[in-house]
Amino acid sequence: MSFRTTPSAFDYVEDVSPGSGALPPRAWYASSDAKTLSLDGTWRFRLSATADAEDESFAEEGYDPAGWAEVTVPGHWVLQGEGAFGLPIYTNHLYPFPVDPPHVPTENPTGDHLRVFDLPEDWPALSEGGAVIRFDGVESCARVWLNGTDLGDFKGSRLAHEFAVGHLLKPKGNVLAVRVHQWSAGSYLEDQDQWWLPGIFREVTLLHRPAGSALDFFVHASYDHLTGEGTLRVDSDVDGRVLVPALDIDVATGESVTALVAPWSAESPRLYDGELVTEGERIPLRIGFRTVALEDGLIKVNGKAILFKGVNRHEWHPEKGRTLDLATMREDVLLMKRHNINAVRTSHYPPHPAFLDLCDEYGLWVVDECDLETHGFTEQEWRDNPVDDDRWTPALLDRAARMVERDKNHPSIVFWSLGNEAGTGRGLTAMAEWIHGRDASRLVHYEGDWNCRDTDVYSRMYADHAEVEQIGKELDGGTLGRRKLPFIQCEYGHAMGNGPGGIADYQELFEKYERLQGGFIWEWIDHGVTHPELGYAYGGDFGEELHDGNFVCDGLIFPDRTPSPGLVEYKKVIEPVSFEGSDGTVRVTNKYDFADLSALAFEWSYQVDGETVEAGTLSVPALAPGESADLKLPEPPAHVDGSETRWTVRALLAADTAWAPKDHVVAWGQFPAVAGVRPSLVPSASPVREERLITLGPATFDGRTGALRTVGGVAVENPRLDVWRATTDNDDGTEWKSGLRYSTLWRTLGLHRMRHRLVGVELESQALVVRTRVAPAAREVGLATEYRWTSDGSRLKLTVSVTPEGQWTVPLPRLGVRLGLSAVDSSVDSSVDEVTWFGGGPGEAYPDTRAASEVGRWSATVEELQTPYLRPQENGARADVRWLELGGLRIEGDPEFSFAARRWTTEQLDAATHLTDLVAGETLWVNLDHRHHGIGTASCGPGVLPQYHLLAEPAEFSFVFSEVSG
Ligand code: IPT
Repeated sequence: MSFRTTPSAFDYVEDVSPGSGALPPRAWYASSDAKTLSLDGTWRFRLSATADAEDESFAEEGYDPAGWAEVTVPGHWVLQGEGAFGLPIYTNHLYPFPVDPPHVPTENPTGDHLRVFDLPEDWPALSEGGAVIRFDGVESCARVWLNGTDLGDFKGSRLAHEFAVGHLLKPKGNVLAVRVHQWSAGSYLEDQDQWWLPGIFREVTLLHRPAGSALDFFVHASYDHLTGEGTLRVDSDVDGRVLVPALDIDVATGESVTALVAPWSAESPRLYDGELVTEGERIPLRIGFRTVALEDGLIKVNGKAILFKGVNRHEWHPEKGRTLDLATMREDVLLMKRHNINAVRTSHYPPHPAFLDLCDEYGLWVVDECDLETHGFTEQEWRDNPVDDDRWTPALLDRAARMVERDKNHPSIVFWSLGNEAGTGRGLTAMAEWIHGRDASRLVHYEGDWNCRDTDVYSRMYADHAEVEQIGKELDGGTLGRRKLPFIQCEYGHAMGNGPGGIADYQELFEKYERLQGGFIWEWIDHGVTHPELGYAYGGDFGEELHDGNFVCDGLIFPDRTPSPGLVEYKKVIEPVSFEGSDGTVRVTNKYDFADLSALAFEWSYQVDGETVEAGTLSVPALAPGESADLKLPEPPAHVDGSETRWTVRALLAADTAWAPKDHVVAWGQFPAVAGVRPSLVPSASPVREERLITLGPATFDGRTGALRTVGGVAVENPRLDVWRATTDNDDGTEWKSGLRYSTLWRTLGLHRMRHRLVGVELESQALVVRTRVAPAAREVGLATEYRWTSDGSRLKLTVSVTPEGQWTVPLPRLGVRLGLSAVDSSVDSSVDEVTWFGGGPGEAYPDTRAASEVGRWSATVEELQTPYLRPQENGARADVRWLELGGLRIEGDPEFSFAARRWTTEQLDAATHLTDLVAGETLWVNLDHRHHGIGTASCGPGVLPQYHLLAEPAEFSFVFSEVSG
């Protein structure tokens, strides 16, 4: 490894070593009695363009930081100072600097941070014990001085580092100086798909260490599911006693004790409060007894195979970046629990330790991942990858140890993950060996190891359904080692923009094959950055030289943490109770791994034309996991001819829990009782040609083109065939297997600029027939489209027949009609903004994202119908609609249809790059779709499954329009 020819005081920046001077890693805990002093708050701050622009004199006592700015710690400096301190950079896997390890650019933003502090009055005498300063997270490399003494330097941004400072402290006027470099050798190991955000972004704390205080300790708490006993042993560097009052435990450290206990699981996260008491301090413990094992080729906890219904979580806040407060972390956990999520992969670094406390407390299985990713080396076929270069191994082992030691006392952690997307190499093997040796009570995960040399699970990302099924059937081959292992998808269902599609189909596979133990949706939250002009910024919005656009916005929740339709869908797909109905009975199945159904209450209701007419409670036995019961539903009310009826059954929380109140809906199911009748219209009116118009029943048409003009008093911009949708991020993605990108195929063919040639307008005795050919310029293919209008005098029916002509080789984005309701001024009459429908709702649904769509009566304003994907794209369609009322019109469909309504056109939606580009116009644009192409997840991974393709085939569909009375 070559360094600068002249040794300099800044060599540590490009040194592959993890640093020097820090204390060995240890458990992260909050003592009950040892004093701490938070050093968070306002620090003085000076930004330099290079690592060596300024000397070290700022660290000396008495230095006057006159002229320095201020920053808030914890925080990222690029998110403060309104641009004066530089700007965020987003790249997915590309290093935003030359791949020239371990060197980093000379332009290396360097933030000098200064903080002067006094010890509080009640701080113990300086002769009593020592003290450490702990940094919980600094990106990417820091050097630290206290009172002019150089303490050392460190890398490993999302890991804790401590320095012994007791001998340097003074009662007053302590000067803590921290120099932080944005780029360092460590940056090569931190190429995660996220914003590059330098700064002291987690807390800085001074911890008193009384004489006789515990240094490090390891809580071993296992559970024997055969005897119901838990065994506890706390190994401690400093001898002491371990107390667990609820279990009458009072035992020396290092000694094992066994007691009858309730086990910990993500479903029932039983924690026992305990205490570790050493001569110098008392430390609260929260003990969860559980045993994680690889047994019979399965991941088992407490003797049972578990199914991960997980999500990948980056730490994100739209204003604060990766600086998260406790309330935000709790919000994440509560949202996950309320959406039936039972597992988190801490992609791709150990999270703030408080998040793990919350996982212990509320119950989530955790895959704790090391702060390691070298993805950018893929650009050079992984040459010089640090994980396969012994010189970097100490840094890798340091990272592994800092993760395991910091987090080892969390019962929620079941897997240690070596990192993400780092190729393969000896360094990873060394990490896995070290981890296995240090903690045999958990399993090791790493996705890049397809031969499973170092890992205890076969893990993949974005494998398509067919391959997952092969793996489930154990027909995937692989090394001997791999064949014995269970399978998880550590990433699947890329939640970028509209989608992910096809997750219900994955879940079916996970539930069908024992070897498949579930997966983790990519990812939890959109990393949009609050921006004054753009609403939320994404890659490129800060003028980055290299960036990956909105690929950073691929979460199940929006940056403000409102759930996106993807999360609502996921909640439904992974619900822990299922309902299947037939013939007056409902089969209820418990899909939990551990819990019976006693925590849930059940309700039935009966809907007539989408409105609940009767409801009651359903008594369901406390079924054990995996058990089903067939329960009789009550006698339904007498059927009214022509009405459509269905049952809805729900499982609700029977009582308040830590994560949701009583009556929170956990699962639901619906099944039809009596099918409805399709709208019928017996044509009786005849079209009449007047001067420039044609009239038919309540409608008028353009006399020359046959275009609809009015229905009763409602002015209508002609409904005509529409096949285009503002392409979604998934349409814009490249399918992994086929290499196809549908939006390119569609645009190349010209589906976004179809022309409508009028072939003929014919007045039949009881119909107005308009024939057209809809086709793109430059192409031979087209859609012969006939609009047949009929009326019974008061209502108007449109039947659209479409016949593809020429050789269609691609599916259509959508097939339906688009119409405009013109000149409705919502500022004058806000009722035009109200939409009511009978069909799927309340949220959007597409062919492969419609599990959570519930048939009923719904209403919403036009604004509420929009899903605010950060990069605007097709959204907001409601599926399975029987009828719809909006803008004074009632529209009934035959067959059921899907609709979307917006105050901008599809073209405007398609052209917009940020939500702020969308400006409401006067026309309400309405799409009535016969069908949509599926959504898929090709923004990263497989595309739309064949059964959800919208093929260009002959189709016929109709709508009945009438004016809404009153
Ligand atoms: C995968 C990454 O692990 C993850 O960090 C994220 O970038 C995701 O893709 C896409 O958003 S890597 C990819 C090669 C599958």
